Amino acid sequence: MTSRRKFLAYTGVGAVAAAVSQAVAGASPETAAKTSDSKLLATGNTAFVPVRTLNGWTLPYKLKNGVKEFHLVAEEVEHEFAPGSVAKCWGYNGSTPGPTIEAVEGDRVRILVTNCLKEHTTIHWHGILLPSGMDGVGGLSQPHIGPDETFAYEFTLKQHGTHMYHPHADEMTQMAVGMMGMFIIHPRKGEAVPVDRDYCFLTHNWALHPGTYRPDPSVMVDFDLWTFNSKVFPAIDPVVARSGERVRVRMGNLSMWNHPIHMHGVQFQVTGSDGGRWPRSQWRPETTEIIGVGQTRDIEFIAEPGDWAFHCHMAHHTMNAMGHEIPNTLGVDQTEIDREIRKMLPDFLAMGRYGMAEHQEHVDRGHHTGPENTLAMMTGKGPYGNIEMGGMFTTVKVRDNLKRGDYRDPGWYRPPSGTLASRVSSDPDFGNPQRHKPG
Ligand SMILES: [Cu+2]
Repeated sequence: MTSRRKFLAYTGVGAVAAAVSQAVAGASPETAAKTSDSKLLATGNTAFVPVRTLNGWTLPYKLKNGVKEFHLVAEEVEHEFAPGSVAKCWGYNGSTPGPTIEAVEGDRVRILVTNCLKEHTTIHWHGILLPSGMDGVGGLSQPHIGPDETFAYEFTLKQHGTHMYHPHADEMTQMAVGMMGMFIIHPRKGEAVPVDRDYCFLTHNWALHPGTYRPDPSVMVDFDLWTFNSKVFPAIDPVVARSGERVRVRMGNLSMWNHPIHMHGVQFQVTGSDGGRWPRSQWRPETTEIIGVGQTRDIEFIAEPGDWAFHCHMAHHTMNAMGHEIPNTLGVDQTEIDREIRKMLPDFLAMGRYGMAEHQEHVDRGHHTGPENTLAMMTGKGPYGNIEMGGMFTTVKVRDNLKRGDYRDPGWYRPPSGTLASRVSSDPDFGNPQRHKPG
C-alpha cells in the first residue's frame, strides 16, 4: 500500500513523470535506469509519455536480470462508483479496474498473480501474442490458480498497442464484479507522430441493484451503472490537455454492450487498436467510434480550447440506476393518480409528463431520497446548471495556459466574448420560424 501511495503521489505531479520520460530519450537502458527510478518508469531505449489511467494507476515493476516483474493480486475490493454508491467488487491490488500494466515492445515480462479470492481464477492477456501455455484460459491452457496460490506468467512482448487483461475462469462472475485491467505496450522504436498526452480507460456495465452492495453477475441486459474505469459521472476524471497538444485516448471494452463513444469539438482520428498503432493511411476522421465488446480503439486529436463533452452515445448509458419496465408517462396528466397514490405514499411524486429533466431538480430538492447506496438517475452540475447525465460521461478540458504534464482539473471554461449561446427572447411566438405543414 505504501508503494502504491508513493507512486500515486509521484504521478500526481504528472509533469515530473513526463519530464523524466523525455529526459531518457535516446538513452541506453542502463543510463535510463540510473537517471530515474527504474521501478516506475520505462527503461527501454525509447522515450514515451507514460499512459494516464483515468481514475486509476499504473503498476510499478521490479527489474530482475533484465525481466520486468509485475505482481497482481486478485482480491475483493471496496469500490466507490461515485460519492453515495459503494460496493463489494473484485479487482486487483486494491482497485477495479486493476492497475494498468505498461511496458515496451521487446520487453521480457514476468507477471506474478496471487489469488486472494475464495474461488480459483486465471488471467488471460487479451490480444497479446504469447506461447499457448501463457494464454491464461483455465482448464485449456493452464491449471486454475487456486485460492492463496501464486502463478507466474512470463513472455516476451512482440508487439505494441492497447491491450487488456481479465480472468478466463468463472468469467461471467469475475468480470461482472470488476476484474479487468489494461496492458499498454509502447513501440520499441518510438512513434513517428508522438503524442503529448496518452489516456486510457475501460468501459464496463454493472448490475448494482438499488439498495444493494454487490454487483449481480446474472444480469445480461438491464444494467444499473455504466462506467469508465469503474466510475460514473460526475466522479470520472476529466481528460485534461493544453491547446494544440496531440492527445491519445485508448479505450477498451470488457462490458456486455458496444459503446459508441462520442467526442464534441473535434474530428478525432481513429489511429489504433489491439493491433497497435495503424499505418497513417488507415487513420480515419470520426466524431463517434464504436468500441465493440472485446475490442480496443485508440483515438487521437489536437486539443481545442473549451470544455467538451465526451461520452457514450447510447442515451441510457449516460444515466445511472433507473427503472425500465415502467409505463410511459410522457404527455400523461397524472394529477388524479398522484393524489390517490399520495394517500398511501405521502412522498410519492408523479413525474415525466413533460420530459425527465425535472428529475434532477426534484432529487436536488430532496423530493426523492431513493433507496440507500443508490445514485440518482441523472446528476452533475456545470457552470450553467444541471448537466443531467450519469454513467459514461466526462469532459475534455482544454486550456491555453496549462503546463506540460499538468493533469489537474482546471475548473470550468470561460468562453471568449461573443462565443457563448445566449437568450434573445422569452416569448414562444418570437420570430417567424418556418414549420412543416403535413399534407
Ligand atoms: Cu454505451
